[in-house]
Amino acid sequence: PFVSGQLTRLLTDIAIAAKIVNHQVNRAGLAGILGGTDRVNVQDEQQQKLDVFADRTFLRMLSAGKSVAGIGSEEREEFVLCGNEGRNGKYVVLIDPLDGSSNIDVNVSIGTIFSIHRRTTPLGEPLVDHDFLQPGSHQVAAGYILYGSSTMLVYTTGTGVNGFTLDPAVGEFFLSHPSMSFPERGATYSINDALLARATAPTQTFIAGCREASEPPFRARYIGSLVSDFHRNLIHGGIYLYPSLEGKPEGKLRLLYECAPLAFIAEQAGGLAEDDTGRILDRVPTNLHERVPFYVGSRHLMHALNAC
Ligand code: AHM
Ligand code: MG
Repeated sequence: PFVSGQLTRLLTDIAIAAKIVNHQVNRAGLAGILGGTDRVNVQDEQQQKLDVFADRTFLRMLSAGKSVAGIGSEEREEFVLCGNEGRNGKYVVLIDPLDGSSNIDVNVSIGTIFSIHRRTTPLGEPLVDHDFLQPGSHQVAAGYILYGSSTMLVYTTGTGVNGFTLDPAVGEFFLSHPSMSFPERGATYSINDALLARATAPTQTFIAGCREASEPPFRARYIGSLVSDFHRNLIHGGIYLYPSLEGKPEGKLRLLYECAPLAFIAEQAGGLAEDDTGRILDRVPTNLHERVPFYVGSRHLMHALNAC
């Protein structure tokens, strides 16, 4: 009932921005844009030059179109209102323009994660915080771009998950992974092992169980790039954990532009995504940069974690 072509246009703009960022990521070592800037973002993390480039590229592309009213980015402290105080566009976008920053300088896969909501205030009125702070279950679309050995765009609009691979010769994304879903079985777990001693008891018990299991034997895989770790687990079957930690009960990952969009994709692909108390998609955010513990992956592994 809402179809007007604006969402299609918005997704096309994201794909174009992704191609521009992909071009820079691929030649980063040559273009003198590796390394950090002298700025820190709102999380007190040093911004990388490519972080800043990706942030500007997505923001310019999204605000130039007519469909986006406002944008929340990991790299910006406040929400950004598009033309006329956000009165015009139908959609709000939350984005992590370049996730896995610590992997940029070492030529390891990184990604972009995005989440799209319909605005809650009527068209023609200025945007307010509430337009941005919606639970993940209200998402209209969500996706990620993986700048890996090939570049992929994976997204859902709530009717399954499809993956598209960029053909660099043609400069276009082609449908390569239709109807993606977690395989029935899968035995990969992904966690930053160095944090395990500070994790809660269920996480420790679950990981101990994975290590002891022999049928099937588990593999530990952790790239430290959320998009890559999630994507591998989606294809092979597996579970990713960034748990609540002693002294840091909220974990590390951000609800609005990291966990909620991946949770939407995970559920659409037959998996589950939770924090310590329940479904990620049910959480009502209170601020743009809110953090949550994050457990996501194959259904049978999520059930096993919940039984610990
Ligand atoms: P970033 O947004 O600063 O790049 O941080 C998010 C990244 C994720 O991609 C990754 O899963 C996680 O941080 C790794 O954190 P850690 O180094 O603590 O294991
Ligand atoms: Mg991030």
